[in-house]
Amino acid sequence: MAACSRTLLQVGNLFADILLFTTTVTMRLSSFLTKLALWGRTALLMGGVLLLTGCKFNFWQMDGHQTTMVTSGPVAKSQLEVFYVTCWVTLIIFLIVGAVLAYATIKFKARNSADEHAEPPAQSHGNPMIELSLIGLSVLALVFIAVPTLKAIWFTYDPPEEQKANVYEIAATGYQWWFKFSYPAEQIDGVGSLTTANELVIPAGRPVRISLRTVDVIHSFWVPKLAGKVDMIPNRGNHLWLQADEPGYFWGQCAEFCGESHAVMRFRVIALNEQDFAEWVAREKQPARTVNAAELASAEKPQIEFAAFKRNAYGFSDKWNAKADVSPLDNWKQQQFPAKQESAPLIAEGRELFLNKTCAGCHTVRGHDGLGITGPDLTHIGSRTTIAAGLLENNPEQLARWLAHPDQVKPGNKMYETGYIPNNIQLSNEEVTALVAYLGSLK
Ligand code: HEC
Ligand SMILES: [Cu+2]
Repeated sequence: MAACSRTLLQVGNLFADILLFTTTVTMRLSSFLTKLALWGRTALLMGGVLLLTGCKFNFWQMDGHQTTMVTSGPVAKSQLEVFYVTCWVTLIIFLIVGAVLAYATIKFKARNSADEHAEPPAQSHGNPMIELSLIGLSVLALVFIAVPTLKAIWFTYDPPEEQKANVYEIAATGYQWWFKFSYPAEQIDGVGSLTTANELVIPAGRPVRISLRTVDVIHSFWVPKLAGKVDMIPNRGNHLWLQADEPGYFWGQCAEFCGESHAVMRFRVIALNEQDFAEWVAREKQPARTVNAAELASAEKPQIEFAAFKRNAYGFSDKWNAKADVSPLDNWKQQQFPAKQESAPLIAEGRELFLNKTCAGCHTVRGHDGLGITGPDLTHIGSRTTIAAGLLENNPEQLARWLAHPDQVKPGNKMYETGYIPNNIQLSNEEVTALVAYLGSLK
């Protein structure tokens, strides 16, 4: 529909341009032709607009996952306010300048051929009063924008003084193309610092201060509904703070071009109420879950049939939205608990493969084998809603797809990449099935 309206408008414009062109060439402004062109153009424009109203304008609602127009915390809100101030001031300037221009165009237009060939009127050389007041007005407009902008810059730089005592600290590190999140030991009693990846869990209603670093190139940390963007720069510590007013599930994105898979370097922020957050920390502190074969009724080894893997096939994790029957946050909560059907032998086989196929050299699974730090920490990978840095939904099909063809899912990613030691790990379907069962059990 949109394409159709656009074509219609283009055709209309073409006609109108031809008509206007002919009129200019002859310089005989046949008022009939000009009027016809004008009316024709207007009619086509209106027709086009009418056609466009038939389209479904989702973008107009501006409530996408990564919109900055619907905010969920004070930092993003203050950033949005600056945007609105700037927008209104420039809109008013546009209206004033546009009105003066329209007035002058209509009032002083040539009405007949005598007007057309008339001498230009006497030129003036400026009016100091008008010029000074215009300068004054421009300065005023800039000051009007600058005051809230500066206030917002101070506000977004650090949490307000009175809230400092309540700040929660987290460290985020950018890697090509995923994010590591560490919770400093001072806030986690017992086990030292906690490390997770790609899903940042925060307490809702509390300011969270995130220190930002990178181990390779420049990345940028951005959670459109909460705060951003601040660059993660090599050899330089940056920080930002954000706060989610209510518990929720938020989309984040690297916002600085960082290589091939920059566009799919995503992450999630999960804000939880006090109790849920405390429970999450308690679970996270536990080493990886070990499935006890004796506890499980089914000792059979089910085989999962995986569909053929297609590049860019459906599976991207964006499908959760407000209209889904399960909200993204509830989806996350469900993901925290072990699946009802688990096969202990398959999981044991997967655990063995994790070591034998050198996965353990790049990934940490606390409590099991694996101390690698090249890739994301997988200690609790089973309880995350996404894999491959927020790209795919974390379910058996997508996990299998990722393990079988990480290079196709995410171009250039550093798992299995040529040049790394395990260069091209080959996994059979059976091995993938076992690894999927193992990873899924790591709650
Ligand atoms: C050469 C190091 C390396 C090896 C070996 C490796 N991985 Fe990875 N893995 C990575 C990196 C790097 C990523 C992050 C890729 C990205 O998202 O850009 C990753 C991502 C993952 C993820 C998604 C994690 C998340 O939070 O999104 C899983 C699951 C995974 N690997 C499992 C495995 C398994 C199973 C093996 C063994 C068959 C394995 N990896 C071998 C480096 C490695
Ligand atoms: Cu990046």
